[in-house]
Amino acid sequence: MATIMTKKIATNIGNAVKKAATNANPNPHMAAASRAIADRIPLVDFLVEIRDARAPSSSGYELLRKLPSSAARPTRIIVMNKADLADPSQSKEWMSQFEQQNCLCYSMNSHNKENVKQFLNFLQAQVRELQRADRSSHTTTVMLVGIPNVGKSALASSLHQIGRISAAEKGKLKHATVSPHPGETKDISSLKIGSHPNIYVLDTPGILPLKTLDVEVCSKLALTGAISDSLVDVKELAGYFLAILNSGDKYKKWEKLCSYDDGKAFMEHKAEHSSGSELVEKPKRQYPTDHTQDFIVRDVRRSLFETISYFEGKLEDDQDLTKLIKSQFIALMKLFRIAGELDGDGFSKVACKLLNLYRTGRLGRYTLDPVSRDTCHLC
Ligand SMILES: Nc1nc2c(ncn2[C@@H]2O[C@H](COP(=O)(O)OP(=O)(O)OP(=O)(O)O)[C@@H](O)[C@H]2O)c(=O)[nH]1
Ligand SMILES: [Mg+2]
Repeated sequence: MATIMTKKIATNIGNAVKKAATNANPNPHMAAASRAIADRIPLVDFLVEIRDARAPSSSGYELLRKLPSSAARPTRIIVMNKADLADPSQSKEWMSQFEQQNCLCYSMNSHNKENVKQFLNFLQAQVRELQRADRSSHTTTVMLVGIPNVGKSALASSLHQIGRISAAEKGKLKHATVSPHPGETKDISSLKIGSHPNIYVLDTPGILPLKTLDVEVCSKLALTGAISDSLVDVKELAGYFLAILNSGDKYKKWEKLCSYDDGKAFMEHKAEHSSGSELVEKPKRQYPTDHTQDFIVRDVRRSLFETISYFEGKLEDDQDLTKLIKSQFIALMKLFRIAGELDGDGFSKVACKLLNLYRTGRLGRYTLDPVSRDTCHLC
């Protein structure tokens, strides 16, 4: 449920990104990389567009839409990467939406060896089919393109590693630079991922024309990490995540993280404030079932659960939601033992930690783009 407040925060973030992008000097690397990628597209056999499964529509690659329709077009495959961070049921719906539009698409996690092996098999089958059709056995080139930070280099490296092992290739293993920060890859690089027939994958720099993007798209991409945090106020970005968390129901599964004593206090509070019609059961002693070893993560989840559950305001009310978000920042500041000003550097430090937890999937799996039946031109 996207509340009006969530939309307002998203609009503020999107406008700030666009303003910063307009005031910044043009990025010569990005312009040169766009030209180099556009020049190569007609020369490759497969174009794999990597998208972020958390934002399947917002993370689309604009550069492809701008290509002249006369340009030779390689076979296009859409990969929804980082599927481990997206809501699984929404990913399923998105996949069927892509399939309905006759897109060749694939959903995966580039950190998962089995997923990468299966994707490599899928690619090899596509290559064999192409070669049967044009009766050749030339070297095949697969170019990975996409906006920054969607996992192009991670996938290129994993494909290279696995492809080399299965082809018993000798020689030095190459690595594409993988980083949590966007814009890390500066040049196109080539990595071998198969022999007989030879297959090469081209890793490319991420391209994102911020000035032409829709404001809401900008805010979603800032949250996923495709846009540098230096262009936004991290407090506002973390507030955006909290607004999404608070207006959904994913936090409810963290109730089991309340220890017996905390759980008892929580249930007593609930009993005190309930209308009296609900039967309040004594909480059973419960333990986390996801075996998380990370106690900080568990404490953050519990703190967020408690702040939302104890909250008595209306989440649909702008001022109430703002109050709740502020109380969550304060609770997390205590939890992380961060000193500093409220609303100032103390909150900024909390925001960075919270964004890191969200972006690594430790605060749940969220899909930011709702599946809409009338989303056209997905591919
Ligand atoms: N959870 C998860 N993280 C991923 C996945 N793929 C990549 N990452 C992480 O996402 C971040 C960005 O990965 P990169 O491979 O550097 O992304 P990129 O698209 O090459 O980025 P640029 O070079 O900036 O365009 C890194 O921290 C990766 O470890 C995935 O499938 N799941
Ligand atoms: Mg890269």
